[in-house]
Amino acid sequence: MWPPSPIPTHPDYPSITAEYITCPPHLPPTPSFTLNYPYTPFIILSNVFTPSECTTFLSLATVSTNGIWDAAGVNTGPSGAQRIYKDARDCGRIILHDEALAKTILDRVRPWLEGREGQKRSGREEEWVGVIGAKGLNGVKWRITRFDPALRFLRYVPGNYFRHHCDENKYHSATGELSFITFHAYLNDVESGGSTRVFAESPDMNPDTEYIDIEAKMGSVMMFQQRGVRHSGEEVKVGCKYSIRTDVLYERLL
Ligand SMILES: O=C(O)CCC(=O)C(=O)O
Repeated sequence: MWPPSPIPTHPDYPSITAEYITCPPHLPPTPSFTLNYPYTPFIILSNVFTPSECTTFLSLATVSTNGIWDAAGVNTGPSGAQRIYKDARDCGRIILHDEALAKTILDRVRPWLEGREGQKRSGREEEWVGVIGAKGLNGVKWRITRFDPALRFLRYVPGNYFRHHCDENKYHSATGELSFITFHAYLNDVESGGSTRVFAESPDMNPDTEYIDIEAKMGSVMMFQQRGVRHSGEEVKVGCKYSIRTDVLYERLL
């Protein structure tokens, strides 16, 4: 059954609930402003991780590097090569390779991902064309395999940001897996700033007015298609922002 109804994760913690951003184009930025992504809801889940889980995840990352955060780069091409461009991105990053943690996280959000894979042309599967783009137009089927175990922990101190961009479909040549969905979890509340800004998709989009801001809230998660969803990490004004970012990987069935 998709979308799932509220799902409890811990007896003493609120159930996970979902919100979806969908889309007529060119609406003014009101609270109900929706984006022009006609097929895929942009999913926002609340209460996915408890405060103590968030703290544990973060300490797994910081212990792995003795507390050292590297400057995060930006992709410079399909090979996955990265460069530091402070104009585009200024924040810290720790990459933690952890298959077990990646599986724990995926299992928590799996109900919102499964049932959305497939191929074009029937019922809800039609939506999938919007997610995977032209590669999906010839009847190809895809199935979730795992989260990319290279978990990218991000740290934004005041003044840090990630300017607007779209995420890439990442190809894993060793396994043939391809990513279609971005996973992003906030590990703390930010005092001021640090929202993820999602821009309307249109050629004449006005980046000053056509967007919505998703506030960084401890334990909440965003999942959205990588193709064509323009977004940014807005500047943190007060406090620090910690998050985990990874890709949902798929294998081709047909
Ligand atoms: O930190 C954010 O809110 C956005 C991060 C982002 O866009 C990314 O990691 O691709």
